[in-house]
Amino acid sequence: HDHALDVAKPGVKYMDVHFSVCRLMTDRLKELGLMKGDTEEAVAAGAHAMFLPHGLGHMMGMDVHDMESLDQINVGFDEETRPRLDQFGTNCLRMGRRLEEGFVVTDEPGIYFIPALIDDWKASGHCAEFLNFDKIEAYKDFGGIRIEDDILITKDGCRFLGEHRIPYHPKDVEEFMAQNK
Ligand SMILES: [Mn+2]
Repeated sequence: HDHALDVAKPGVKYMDVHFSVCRLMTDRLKELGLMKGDTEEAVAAGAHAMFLPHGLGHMMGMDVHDMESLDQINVGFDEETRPRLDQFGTNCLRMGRRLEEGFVVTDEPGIYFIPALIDDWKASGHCAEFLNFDKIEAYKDFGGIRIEDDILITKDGCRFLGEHRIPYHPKDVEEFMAQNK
């Protein structure tokens, strides 16, 4: 979330914000021992999609979310930024075009541990060079987390929409839990 707010600004493709977040996530998952190998190569291969099988966000407004059946370039993409529909994860990216001042987009990275997907990729060896399946196994009962923020693209950056952010840094979550027993 913090990284997306740092990177999103007019002129930047939201697809690039998405992949920048994917690389950061891959780095952190490597620190936890769940992923391995070269970060750029892992993201190019789509290995991160084991955990984040969807896009970073989508435009906000009426009729902007599920545009797959109406041709995706009508809202979240244009001729310059057609999504790669052949790669798992990237086929669920709903917004990739260059950001413009006044755009309102969601910022909703997630991390999930999906038992069926873990079993499937483990059995087929898909992206095995980037995934530590033995460690991932231990997270099978974890479920997943996704928080959706909404951001406004401003003249030279972006800002979070709303007065209060949901706590998501560990310290803030623990503080919140302690105050709301
Ligand atoms: Mn959403």
